[in-house]
Amino acid sequence: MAQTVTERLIADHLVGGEMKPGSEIALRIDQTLTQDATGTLVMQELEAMDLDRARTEVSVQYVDHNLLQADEKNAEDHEFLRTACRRYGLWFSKAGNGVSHPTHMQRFGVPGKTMVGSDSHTCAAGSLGMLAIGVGGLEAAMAIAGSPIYLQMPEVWGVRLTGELPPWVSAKDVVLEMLRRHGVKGGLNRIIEYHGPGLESLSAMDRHVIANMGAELGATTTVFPSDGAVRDFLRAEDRADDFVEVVADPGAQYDITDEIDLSTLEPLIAKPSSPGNVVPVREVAGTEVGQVVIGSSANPGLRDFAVAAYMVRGRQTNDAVSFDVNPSSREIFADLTKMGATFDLISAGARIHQAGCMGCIGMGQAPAVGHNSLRTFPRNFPGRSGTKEDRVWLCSPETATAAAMTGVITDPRDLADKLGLGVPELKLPERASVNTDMLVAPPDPEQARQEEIVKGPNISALPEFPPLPDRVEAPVLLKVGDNVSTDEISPAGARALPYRSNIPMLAEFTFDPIDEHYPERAHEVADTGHFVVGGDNYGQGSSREHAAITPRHLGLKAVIAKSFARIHWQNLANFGILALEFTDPADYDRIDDGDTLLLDGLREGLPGGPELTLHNVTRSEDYRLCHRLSERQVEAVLAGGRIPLLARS
Ligand code: MIC
Repeated sequence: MAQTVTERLIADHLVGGEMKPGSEIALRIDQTLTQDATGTLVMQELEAMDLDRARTEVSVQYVDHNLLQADEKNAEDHEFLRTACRRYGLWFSKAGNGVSHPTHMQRFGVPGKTMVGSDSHTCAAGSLGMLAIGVGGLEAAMAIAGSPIYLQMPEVWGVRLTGELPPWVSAKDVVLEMLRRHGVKGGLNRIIEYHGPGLESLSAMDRHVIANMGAELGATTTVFPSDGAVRDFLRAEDRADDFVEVVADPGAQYDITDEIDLSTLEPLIAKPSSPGNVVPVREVAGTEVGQVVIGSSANPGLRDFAVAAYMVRGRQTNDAVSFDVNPSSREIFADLTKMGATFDLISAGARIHQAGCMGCIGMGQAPAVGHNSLRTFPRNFPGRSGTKEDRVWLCSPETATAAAMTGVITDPRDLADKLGLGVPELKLPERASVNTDMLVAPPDPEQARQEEIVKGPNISALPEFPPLPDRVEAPVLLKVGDNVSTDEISPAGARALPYRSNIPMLAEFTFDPIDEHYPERAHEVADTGHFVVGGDNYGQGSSREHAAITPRHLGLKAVIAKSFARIHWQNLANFGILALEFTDPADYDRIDDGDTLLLDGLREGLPGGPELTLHNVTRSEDYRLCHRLSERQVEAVLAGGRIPLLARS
């Protein structure tokens, strides 16, 4: 049967299950990617598994998220990661070498391979014809240890691209168009596969931009074919030998189909505070702007910075705007510098930062309250920037730079009239400034066994959770609405992120952007534990398993929601929290904050089938709930999570 690229990648790595949408499949994993903010737990999980050496073809640990080093914690985490990489046989990408996703694409990504990463934007590697999936840290640790990953076989959503992007419209506008059409839940249980003649004009890095923000659509991942554009990219990176063609068979059929004529697109922008709030830039033109930031894994390519440099060459940015540039990798920074683009940016007033994620997760660059910040980032969830009442917008580098110069949101197509600025003509180098010196290879196995892992005092032990009780009678401590992100459950940012390796400390920030008294109230009911009630798409966004571990540490027993985002749902199961869905979503309205709920007979009920009854003690009512847990997951939840289960075996 004719196969899509997705089906070919899955079939080549299938080690269990059937490729029928909805059924559980197991996939062999070739590569893993971890980053510092999630990686410290991954390393502790490898320790708990007593792993001798990574069993993947390539596993790379990046340091890109937490680079502020406001005190010793950050540096100590990096040293822990460096030494753990030496012990377990992982590559280590030093702080300053770059954001994991573009750096991985430049140095390690190989068409046709599978990868999981403890970062939701791992899907960006789909730009090279890889099947790359963002997962929680424990899944990544299991993959490093050689286990397959388990997931529900998604539907394949074929998006046919035709035409060519008009001037001033770029790859970011393509994925913003997808978000405009389908919203932040549009990709749930789907893999997006782009195909069609429109691909010809999109470089591998343009495809990275589109694949990266497939995470914002809630998709399992995004896949592009590996074709001439990938060949050119790998050649420019001195890796021509890694090229493998991976294309769909003629006549391959998609489960769902969609089409975008690139030539009809216009500059788009996501308004505060969701990547799904997309409107044409023209609709909001004239809005005052206080900050513009260019960078992140969502617009990481050389052209994304070069276009900004071209636009500001010989001009000054607006007095009221802070224009920040976060190069995405050291290699790209080097190329920008050789091209003279860094000079153009600095001369125009840009603040150039080190290569890393920086303000994308609120590590610095927090905007002023009430001031609009335009960013080329992937996410603008409330408070993620580090400012509680922030106003963050997401757009292309062209739209962002236009605002940096005019001080107001400006459709870049109007710059000819406003500033006499012509359409950018970029001359990019054919060969990248390849420099692998900040990538530290693992020592040989003999040497690795002698390595000592260095752990600073901020690295707490992995928490130990007891088995799930048979009966939970406890209050609802928090009721939230739709699309609550993991940024709201366990915030990142300069205050909280330094505690990613210290669960008791990090727990005190749980739900801080929504209700800063949640930890206090959770401590008060520590004896019974508690419930959280959620709307649709609960836990969208990042892969951080901390958003399961910290509420669990505070006594969370179950989340009852209308529906869950994929990665968070899996993280809840991994750490022994019940993720239950209302059979009738209208029952959501029947539960109030403070109600006492009862789940009884769990130890027999859970393995017995997907249905459970929830009793509302306060109102004397029953509701039907269902869980979507596999047998393996039920076993883990009953044991208190996958770590106690692993310890037992
Ligand atoms: C994000 O973009 O939300 C993050 C920060 O990269 C997260 C990972 C984390 O929370 O450490 C992600 O995408 O998974």
